[in-house]
Amino acid sequence: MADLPDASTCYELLARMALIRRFEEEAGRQYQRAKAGGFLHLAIGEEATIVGTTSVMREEDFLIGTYRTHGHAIARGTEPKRVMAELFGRVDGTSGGRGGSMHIFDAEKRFMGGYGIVGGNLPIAAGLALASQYKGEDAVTVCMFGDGASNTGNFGETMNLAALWTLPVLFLVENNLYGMGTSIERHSAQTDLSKKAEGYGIPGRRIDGMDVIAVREGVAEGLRLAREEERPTLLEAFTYRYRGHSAADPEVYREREEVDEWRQKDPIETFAKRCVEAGVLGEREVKQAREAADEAVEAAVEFADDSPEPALDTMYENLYAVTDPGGWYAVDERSPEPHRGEQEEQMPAAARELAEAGAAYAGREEGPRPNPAIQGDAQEGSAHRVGDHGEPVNAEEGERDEADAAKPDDEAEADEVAEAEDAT
Ligand SMILES: Cc1ncc(C[n+]2csc(CCOP(=O)(O)OP(=O)(O)O)c2C)c(N)n1
Ligand SMILES: [Mg+2]
Repeated sequence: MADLPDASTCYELLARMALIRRFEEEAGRQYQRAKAGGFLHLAIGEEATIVGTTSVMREEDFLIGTYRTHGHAIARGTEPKRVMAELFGRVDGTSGGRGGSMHIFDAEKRFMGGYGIVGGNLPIAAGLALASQYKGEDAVTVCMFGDGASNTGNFGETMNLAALWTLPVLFLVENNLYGMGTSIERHSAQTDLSKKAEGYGIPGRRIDGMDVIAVREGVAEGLRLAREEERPTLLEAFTYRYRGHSAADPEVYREREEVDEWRQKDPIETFAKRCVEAGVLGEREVKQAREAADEAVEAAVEFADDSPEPALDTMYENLYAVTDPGGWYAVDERSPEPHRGEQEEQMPAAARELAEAGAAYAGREEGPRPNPAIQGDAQEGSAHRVGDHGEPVNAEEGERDEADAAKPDDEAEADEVAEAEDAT
């Protein structure tokens, strides 16, 4: 077992883990009270994996996670009150109350989210690492994701590019043995996840995700390899969530005994005990860490409660919407109504016409379907017409154009009959 660091580091690790635990418990309670809406995924039991990782990251490093990331943001330094306000959907939340539990984001702390799409953060991590490499910066991106996410196509694509481009990235799979209600034996052909990127040239290593010191060591080495040797690695941290997958999980897929067994390895209890037994921390300090967590979370709830909900007339801020019938509209801050915005103005006119024509004519049963490429002309009554296949034809002269010339004769003839009928 690795040695304990100095007393103040141990206290900080313990206090951070205790804070996340308390925060998550309270988030669960507030969800039951319907103060927090949407979905809620708690990371109770996974604190050592989270805190062990962030404790050896530098300020300039990036962290990106999944939808179970309240703790990750807090570990990175985001104030708990801002995370709680986000859960409550209030303006002082990390995403102005628009993201909710699954979309915590704090660019200032280089916590880059918060993603609801399983495995969706993997290619973004590669992008962040590529940006650092391109700019010649020292930052490493740490990408944390679940065992279930290791089955996605994104996993393979990202590993390939990370290895090919020697990106400064560290992948850390939080193996809590389940993807929703499916155990790892049932969802992954390779259950040793540390081996899953070997074929791409990314070495892996397994670590005890319930031991904050073991996580620190594994991550520190992974960061060093990424930063100094441009070598991405994959760490598999064994951890466990004591609560269900989300707030609404009947947990029929696992036995109570299994949960109890993992509770014996509680990352906070075991670390506190170890610190006390080693004489690095006293019982008084352990108590102090817990009380500080209680206070911070109580203040966070109060702050979130006092924070206003976003004003109704800001409802369409930061949104893009596809409206009916056809057309892409950006919604901006000038008024709550949807109207054409900057994005669309920048689109090449031809692409816009194609998109709008496609949407506006979809489902129209009668008449020939106009070729969007010449739609403008057809509407203005020009001689251009379109055939059954959307190909341009010249009805006045009855000429076959190039598209027709490529067709077998009988098909082209049938088209010509149709054109003649249309022309009347
Ligand atoms: C692309 C995609 N597929 C399916 C889902 C539904 N889904 C949400 S969480 C989850 C399980 C993911 O498990 P894992 O990666 O192990 O993360 P954990 O929840 O254990 O932290 C699934 C399948 C989703 N959100 N995104
Ligand atoms: Mg999992």
